[in-house]
Amino acid sequence: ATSIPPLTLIVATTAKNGIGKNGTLPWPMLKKEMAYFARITKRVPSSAPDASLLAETSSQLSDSSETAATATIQKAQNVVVMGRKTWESIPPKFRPLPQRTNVVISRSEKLEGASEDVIVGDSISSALSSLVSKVKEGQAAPLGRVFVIGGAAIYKQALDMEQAKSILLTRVEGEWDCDTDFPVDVEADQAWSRKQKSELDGFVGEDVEEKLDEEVKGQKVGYEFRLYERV
Ligand code: FOL
Repeated sequence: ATSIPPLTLIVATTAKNGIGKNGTLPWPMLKKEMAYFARITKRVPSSAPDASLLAETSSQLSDSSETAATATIQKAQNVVVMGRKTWESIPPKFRPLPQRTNVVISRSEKLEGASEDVIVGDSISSALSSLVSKVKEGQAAPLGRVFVIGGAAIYKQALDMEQAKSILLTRVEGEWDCDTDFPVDVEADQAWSRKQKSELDGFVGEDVEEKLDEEVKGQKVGYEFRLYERV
């Protein structure tokens, strides 16, 4: 039995799969795109198929809270899994990302700006298994969805796991200079198929405005919200 829950990758890429430049995003801050990222990674699904996962972790929690002397955490939260460089790329005032359980993959225990509620592990599977232990002890919030938020090395680790079933991908238009690429071309790779808007809406729990544009630094930048699933 794999105790690793389904993983959803969330990423914004150019048409050529660029995701980063010099430790940051290739494009200037797209406010509504970043707001989508924050909203979707915070929203805990209330319906199937995730409900069973939630029910399971909640009952485990109430079992242990009957005997525990200390207060336990009851409300489910989604998890954001990221690499150490992505952690460092998040502005200190926004990290740990609020209302989500932050998991950072790093070989070093020391992490700049990390508090005790940030879970550090040396691989996705070991970090998630230590998170599951903490949930059972009432020392971490029950699991909602698990999002992998990058960067390239961590996306690659996740894509090599069968639990990586969905990719929420924002396709950003224009030619942006990049030094880091998303490790799979979802349009070329037959293992991934793009889903319809209705499935995207159902997955994220809102009516998604698929195509948007924002004016940044005097230029219009268009982008499109997409969902891909493993075939
Ligand atoms: N996925 C998508 N769709 N867009 C992204 O920009 C993105 N970025 C990352 C991973 N997946 C993504 C990694 N980089 C923040 C900063 C960088 C970052 C991820 C998140 C961040 O500060 N987020 C805050 C919102 C800040 C704001 O509203 O300005 C958060 O609360 O999520």
